[in-house]
Amino acid sequence: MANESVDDLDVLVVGAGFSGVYQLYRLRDLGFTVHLVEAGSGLGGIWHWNCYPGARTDTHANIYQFTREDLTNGWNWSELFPSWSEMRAYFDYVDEKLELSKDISFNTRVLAAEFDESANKWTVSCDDGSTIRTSFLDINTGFGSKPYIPDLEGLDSFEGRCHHTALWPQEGLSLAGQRVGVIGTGASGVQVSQEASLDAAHLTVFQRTPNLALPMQQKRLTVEDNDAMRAEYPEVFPARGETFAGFDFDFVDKNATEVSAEERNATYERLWQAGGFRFWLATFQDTLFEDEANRYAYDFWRDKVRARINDPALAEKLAPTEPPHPFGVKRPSLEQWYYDMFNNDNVSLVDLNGTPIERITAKGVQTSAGEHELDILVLATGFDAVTGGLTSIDIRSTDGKTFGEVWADGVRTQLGVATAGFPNLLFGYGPQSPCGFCNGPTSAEYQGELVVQTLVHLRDNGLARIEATTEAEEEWRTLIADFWDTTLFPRAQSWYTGVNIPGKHVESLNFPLGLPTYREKYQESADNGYAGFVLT
Ligand code: NA7
Repeated sequence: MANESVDDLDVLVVGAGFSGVYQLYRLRDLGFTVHLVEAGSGLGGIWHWNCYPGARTDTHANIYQFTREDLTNGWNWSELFPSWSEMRAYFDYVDEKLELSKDISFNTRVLAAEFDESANKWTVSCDDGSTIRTSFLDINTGFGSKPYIPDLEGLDSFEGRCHHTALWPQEGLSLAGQRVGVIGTGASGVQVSQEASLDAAHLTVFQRTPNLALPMQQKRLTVEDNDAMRAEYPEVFPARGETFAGFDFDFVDKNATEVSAEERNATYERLWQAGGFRFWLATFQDTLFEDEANRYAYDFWRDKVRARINDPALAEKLAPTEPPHPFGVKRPSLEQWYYDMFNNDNVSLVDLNGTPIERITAKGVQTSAGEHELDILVLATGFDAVTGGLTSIDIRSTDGKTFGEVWADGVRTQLGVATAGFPNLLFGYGPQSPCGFCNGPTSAEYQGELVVQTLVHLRDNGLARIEATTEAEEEWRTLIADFWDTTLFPRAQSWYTGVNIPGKHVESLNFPLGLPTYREKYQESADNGYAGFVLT
């Protein structure tokens, strides 16, 4: 469709990650005229862009996929936590099975959109010069489509290779034999550092905040393992919709403060050995609410990690005696040999709190303690998360304002899918939805289906327009803010609140009450004729 102007779409989907792909095939199956526009050259969303060495999922493969039987029957995972390249191969498989590409314009970025009130249609402009007219705009740009590069003095003067993890060269870039510096210790920083430690001449990790990372307990999977997983899908898949974060496990109905020390430690040990996010999301229900409970979890984590680090001074930097923030309120990563690698001669840690970066030089990174010479500088510095995908497109409200302008003093949405002033625009895996607090593929299907049913309702009732009301937005915002304040989350500096981006309004960007409550609230609105929206 590149360079053509298309006039008669029911729905234009933006973004070919899990959410966008779900919208495309569901809406197509339901008879909508639908097309998808994707900035990357392939499917996969986050897995297209994040192809840095070591990039892999933090969710186990069983539930990190579409649940359609025709897809699960023909696909075997090779690892419990698949790599970016396996995720890409998976998306190619999905593409082939569902014949998606014929309805997708790749290498096409949406630049702007304007709503024509007389026709109730959006006119969407893309960077290849094409324009698309569509009744509904269905944006699925995800939480991590706008990489954040900090304003480091001298960054342009660096003479080696410098890449943000989410803008990694598609042709690949080997770290072997190189002097590698990694700024950032979030999930991306942990993963790329682990990989660099294996064969880089030297790896320097620049840490501002230690990551309270959890053991992945990665496993190779055989065909028999896959068959055993498949046998459990009929139970596992529906269970995801009933758990806080869309996983196949959930918080236990007990408080850490009310059980004996023996029971508490035995539970922690079991969760630790089982691996993945269990120590975070299948633990005592008071962990993310009560200081005392949280401290038990932190201390267990700290002692486990410190036992793996030989140098006590280094151990104190990586797993401090006193928590840098409560456990689990800044997203923990999963790790495999992250802590052990610091025992190797080719790996060093720079604590940026003690010795901050002064500038980037032609040769490397200058901190207050000296210059670190590098061949490759990796910026694992995160994203303008959750809202960045929407605010970076010049979408105009009926008053001529962008999302950035409308949300300058805080995000406003009804049910995390629509904002007043932007009629016929729905977004998936976006602000004030479970998003960053929910497994992506789970949200793609559960939230995605609610969006699909909204569009079906409009079609079946001959309705041409849907728009959120400002009253409903205020209610949604208050619900989120009031709950947020009962948790320990506000006590961390993290992309969960936007505080990682200078000038961004600080608030809960996600819906923090969990997927089941989200689904209930959405259904309640639907059952009441889409209360909180004006339909005409
Ligand atoms: P994150 O989790 O936002 O991590 C970004 C990291 O970059 C974090 O450690 C930051 O330190 C660090 N950072 C950012 N700016 C700077 C500057 N100016 N100087 C030093 N360090 C800096 O992004 P990821 O890509 O790792 O992960 C994002 C999500 O993707 C992840 O949660 C998963 O859901 C997948 P800080 O912690 O703020 O001190």
